[in-house]
Amino acid sequence: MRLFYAIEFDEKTKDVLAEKQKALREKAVKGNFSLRDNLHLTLRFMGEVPQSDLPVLTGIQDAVSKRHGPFSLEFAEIGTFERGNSCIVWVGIKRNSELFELQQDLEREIAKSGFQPETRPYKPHITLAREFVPDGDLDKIIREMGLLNHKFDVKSISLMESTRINGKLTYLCTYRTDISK
Ligand code: 2AM
Repeated sequence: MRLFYAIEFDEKTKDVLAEKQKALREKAVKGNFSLRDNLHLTLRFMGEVPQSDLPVLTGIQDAVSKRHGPFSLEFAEIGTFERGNSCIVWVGIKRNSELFELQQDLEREIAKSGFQPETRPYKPHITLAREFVPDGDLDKIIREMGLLNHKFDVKSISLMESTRINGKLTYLCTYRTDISK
């Protein structure tokens, strides 16, 4: 199973992101846009994991969830990662100590359970599009898209499975827990 821990979004938050995606689509020569239902914020990518590890992963999630309470997040800037002739377009998250502590706690528990630790720093982002080729100047397009003034509440975390259903990339929630401290 290809798994990752994530924060899922409410419908309003998906609407705000999908609206920006629409504006971006109009400025694209080409782009692979994330499906609305797949929009999420990754906390930790696990990669390919045998199904037999599921109880350990849900146990980690149970333990971590009990140590954190609900908090709010705010979108920050729109940014890009260059990938050769195209780029990834993402929305950032304003610095938030509660998110950071939750992510660090999860990382610690994962490493303690014998999984390969993540060595790269955590960069919270929501991918809007991959293989994006701008129709014009990329910096100008991103600038003109403006900011996303939106705040949303985080009340739970989810273990997600990345799979294909009838050829369509789909993220299925395998296990959801309230952050309930
Ligand atoms: P991305 O949007 O930056 O690609 C499901 O694929 C989620 O896991 C996505 O949020 C994706 O981040 C992330 N992901 C996929 N492969 C990854 C990797 N090798 N390292 C870290 N995160 C990854």
